[in-house]
Amino acid sequence: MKITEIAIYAHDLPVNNGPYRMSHGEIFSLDTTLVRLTTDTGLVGWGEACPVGPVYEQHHAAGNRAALSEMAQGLIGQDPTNIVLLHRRMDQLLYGHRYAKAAIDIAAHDVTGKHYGVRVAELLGGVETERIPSYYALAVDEPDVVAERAAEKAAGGYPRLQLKVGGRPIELDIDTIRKVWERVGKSGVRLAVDANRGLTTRDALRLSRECQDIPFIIEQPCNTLEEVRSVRDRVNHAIYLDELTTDLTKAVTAVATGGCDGFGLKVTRFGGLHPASVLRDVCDAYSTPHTSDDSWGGDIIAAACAHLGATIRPELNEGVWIAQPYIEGHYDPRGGITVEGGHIDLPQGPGLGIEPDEALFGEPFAVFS
Ligand code: 0XW
Ligand code: MG
Repeated sequence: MKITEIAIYAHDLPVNNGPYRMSHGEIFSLDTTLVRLTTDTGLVGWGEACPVGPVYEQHHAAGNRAALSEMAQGLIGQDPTNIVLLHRRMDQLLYGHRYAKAAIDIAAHDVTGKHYGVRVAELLGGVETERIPSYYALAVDEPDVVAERAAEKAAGGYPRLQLKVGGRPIELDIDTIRKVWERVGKSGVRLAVDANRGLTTRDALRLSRECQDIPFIIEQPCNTLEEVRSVRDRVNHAIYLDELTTDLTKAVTAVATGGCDGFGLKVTRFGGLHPASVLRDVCDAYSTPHTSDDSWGGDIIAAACAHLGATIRPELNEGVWIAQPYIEGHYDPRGGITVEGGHIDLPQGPGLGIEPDEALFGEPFAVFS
């Protein structure tokens, strides 16, 4: 099978009841990038990468499309089923820019699955569960508001909640954690506290020490690996990494050298499902828990995260986060990916198992053939 055409689309995803607030700012709408790979068999595959604004990671929407445009012509004629060779080809065409490569990688997995008549989760090693646990991210807000929402989400079946903190006085974050715990502590829901790089080491230490009695993991507390390392042995809570593991080598080093206790694993940051599945296997070897998610996006990225999430060793699976609860509508009006009762049902069809309605995306940003 050979790639005969690559079409790149830009699409807006407004945030429902926005803004969505993290330590570094507010988000009202996201600019996602979609890729459609057409092959000489007539089969097509879809990919997507959607940075959650320009300051969450070293990614931004216009950069995504520029990087894809840089590579696309050189990918015509490549076989999308040879995923390792496809990655090598992308690396010959452009250094870095893994999130753009991820959109191609996801589309290649989609079309390969359709070609062989199997689901992407089967290509990635096999389905552990058809009903994948999800988690809900509670945006930064007033402590009582967050606690109320946490109670609602725990009652709705989420096995895990992530509380966003940072970007405001640490007392407010500590108050939020304590109020959430009062409301959901007895429910059995697991908690993660994610600062998205927003805490000083001083505040990370204080947050952990003043909440010693509450079990949660702290995700990406500070802005550099050195700061995280400096607080790691002085806090009372396990530390997960997320944004700072900007590539596979950094992530593998962190796991293998005991630099973290787990990951907020983002599929596009590592370059797509193939490298993310390598990290899944390294985490498996070191019994390191992790999520399978991305920063934002519609049904395509949600399906990709769900397929990887379905393959994770259950006791290490911290859940699949998708943006669907925060956005209106679906690319696939019939088979869109949704969270029900805090879980996601794995799509049944071959490939990603979704059929995006192309009419939603309008004219392509660029087409290469
Ligand atoms: C909760 N997420 C997966 C979605 C947001 O965009 C950020 C992210 C995280 O864990 O940092
Ligand atoms: Mg995170």
